[in-house]
Amino acid sequence: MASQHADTDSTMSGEKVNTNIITLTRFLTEEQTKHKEATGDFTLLCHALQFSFKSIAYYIRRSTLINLTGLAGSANITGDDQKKLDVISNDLFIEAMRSSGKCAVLVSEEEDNVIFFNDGKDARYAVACDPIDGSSNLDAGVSVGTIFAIHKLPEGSKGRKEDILKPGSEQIAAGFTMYGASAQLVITMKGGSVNGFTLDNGLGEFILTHPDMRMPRSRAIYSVNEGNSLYWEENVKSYFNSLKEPQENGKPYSARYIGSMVADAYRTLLYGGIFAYPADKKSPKGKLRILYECAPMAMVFENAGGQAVDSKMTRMLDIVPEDIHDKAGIFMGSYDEVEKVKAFHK
Ligand code: AHM
Ligand code: MG
Repeated sequence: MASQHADTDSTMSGEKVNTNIITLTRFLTEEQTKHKEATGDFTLLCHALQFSFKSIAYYIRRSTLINLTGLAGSANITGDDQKKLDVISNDLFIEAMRSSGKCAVLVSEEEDNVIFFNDGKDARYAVACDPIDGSSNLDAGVSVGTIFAIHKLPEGSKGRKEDILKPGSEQIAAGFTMYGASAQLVITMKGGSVNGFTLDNGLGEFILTHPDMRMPRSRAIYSVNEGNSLYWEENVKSYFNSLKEPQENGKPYSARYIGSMVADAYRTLLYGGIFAYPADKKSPKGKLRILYECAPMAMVFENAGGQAVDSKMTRMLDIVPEDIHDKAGIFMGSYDEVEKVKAFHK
C-alpha cells in the first residue's frame, strides 16, 4: 500500500504539465503568418474541416449506443452499400464546407455529382473527400477515417468541375483523420512537411503530437488484400511472392491488412512498409478513387519521404483523373519498398 502511494506521488510530482500546447488552430494561424499574401481563407476552411472531423469522430464513438450502426438502405455511385454513418458523415462534411463560405466546389465519394456552392463570393477552394473510408469496418469498431484534398481555383474561376479534375501535384493541402483508439489528423501542404495531431476529447482540440513526420526508408511489412491474388498480373504476383522468401536477415515480410486504407496508411506512415491495392484482371482500373483516396495519400507519403505510384508505376501525383470518381491501382509506402515494386515492373 505504502509503495503504491509512493508511486502515485512520484508520478504526480514527476509529471510535467505541458503548458505550451500547439493546437491545430494555433498551428494553422502560425502557418498563415509565414505567408504574407495569405488572406486567412485557407485557415478558415481548415477550421471548418476540423469541425467536421470532430463531429464525425463523435458520432462514430457513439454509433452503437444511438442506433447508428448498419445500412442506410442506399448505394453510392461506386455501387457500395451506404452505411447510416456514411450518410451522416457526408452530410456533416457538406454542411461544414458550405457554411465555411470558402469552398466553391465539393466532390464526395458519397455524391454522384460535383456540388457547387455559389453563395460564398470569397469561395476560392475546391475540396474532395471520402467522408468515411473503410466503412465496411464500422460496425466492428475497427478504425476508419476521412480523407481530404484541397485545390485552389484558378484566377477568375467561380468554380467548375475542371477545377478539381487536376493532378494531385496541384493539391495545395491534403490529409486524413483516422478514427481509432484516438482520432489522429495528418495534414500536409504542397511542398511542406507532414504533421500529425491527436484529438484531446477533454479539450475538444487536435494537439500537435507528431511534428514533421518522416517515414522509415524501408520496413519488411506489406499490406494488401491477398484474397485478390488470383486476379493479379504476373509481376504483382512475383513481387508479393518475393516478400514471403527469407530476406537478408533470414526472415520474410510480415503481412498487416486492416481493410481501411486510412488505418493501413497511418500504420505504414509510422512504421514503414508498403500498402497496395493493385489494379487486377477483375478491376482493371483498381478499386481506390484517385481524387479523394489515392492523390491525397500520395501527397502525404511523398512529403514524409515515401513514394506512391499506380499499377503502371506512374507517379500517383501526376495522374489526371478524367472523371471525379475515377480509380487507380496504388502502391505506396517507404521509399525503398516502392523501389522494389518498380523493379518487378521493368
Ligand atoms: P470505401 O471508401 O467504400 O470504404 O472503400 C475503400 C476501402 C479502403 O479503405 C480499403 O483499403 C479498401 O476499400 C478495402 O477493400 P477490400 O475490402 O476489397 O480489401
Ligand atoms: Mg468511403
